[in-house]
Amino acid sequence: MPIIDLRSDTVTQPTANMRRAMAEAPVGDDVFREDPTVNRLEELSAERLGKAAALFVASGTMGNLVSQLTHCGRGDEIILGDESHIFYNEQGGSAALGGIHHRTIPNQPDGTLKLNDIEAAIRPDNIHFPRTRLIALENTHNRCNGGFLDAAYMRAVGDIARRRGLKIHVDGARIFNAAVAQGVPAAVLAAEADSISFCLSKGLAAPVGSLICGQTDFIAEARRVRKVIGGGMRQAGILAAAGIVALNEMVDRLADDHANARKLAEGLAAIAGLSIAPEHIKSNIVFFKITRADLTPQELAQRLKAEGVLVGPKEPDQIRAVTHYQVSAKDIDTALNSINKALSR
Ligand code: TLP
Repeated sequence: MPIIDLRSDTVTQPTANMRRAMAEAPVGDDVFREDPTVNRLEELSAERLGKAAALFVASGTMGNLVSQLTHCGRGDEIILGDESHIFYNEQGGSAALGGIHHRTIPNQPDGTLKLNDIEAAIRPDNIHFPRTRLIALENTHNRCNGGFLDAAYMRAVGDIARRRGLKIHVDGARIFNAAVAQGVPAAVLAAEADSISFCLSKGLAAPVGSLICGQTDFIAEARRVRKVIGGGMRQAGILAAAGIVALNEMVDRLADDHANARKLAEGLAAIAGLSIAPEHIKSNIVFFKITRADLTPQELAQRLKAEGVLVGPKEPDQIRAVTHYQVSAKDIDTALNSINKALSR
């Protein structure tokens, strides 16, 4: 039975061009900065994000952790959304390893933070308080329906940060989804960020890796932090080669994933027992609710699994479905049929 895997865009397999590039990549010791393929990926990434430098790291979590540890010292505070991946899904790594304090404020349904909430959360100089150092944003926003932040919003947050002497980090795991969805270069969305991390191994389909982009001195410091947490890799050009293909060949096609997500959302809206507002689906992430009291997300996911459709059940009443390179428009029709069938029992 063919499997339609909507659990995440992290499940994407490397393309034939990636495998070829990996096999042929010239490599060297990247801790000595002698891997030409890693160096090329870092240059290309910096250029795409409009920054002076970039650093290849193992994962999105490592990109966010290294960025937080580079911006902040022990006892410093980061303002971030209560639905953000950094707060929700990264084990509180910056607290565990760096003694950094997270100050959460509510994420709005579109993934933004209210500007007033950001302002109000910034600590005055007071011996009792931690020092606010960083504002962390997420673009696109995973837990907020894949919603995106636009350049005008970024400028408004940038104004606050400059006025109050703070830095901005963007968890841009899916920044190219945000860019394609808005028809703007990723660099425009990154312009206000002191650091931005993005993932190669989600919608861009590379097997491993993320990049942190920023100013040259920030990236030099981040390189030290990456090393101390054991993230210095050696002949990593094997991995970086796939990342170069990802940036050159896999960005524009993200529009197909967005169209498929919208198609899925519109189909789900017509199914009794489910609730979703398709107009809120802005990129490749689709959250929908089960409105039937007799069915949990886990039970629905089990029924769909039996039909070859994999989705991500989320407590208490939600399911997440993510479109990607390996899900076609026809697969969306098949998945909708399976969901209809599973709900008709
Ligand atoms: N997200 C994963 C899970 O962890 C939830 C997924 O399936 O979506 N930032 C954002 C916005 C992310 O969505 C993720 C991964 C990360 C960072 C972490 O990336 P990795 O998994 O490479 O450490």
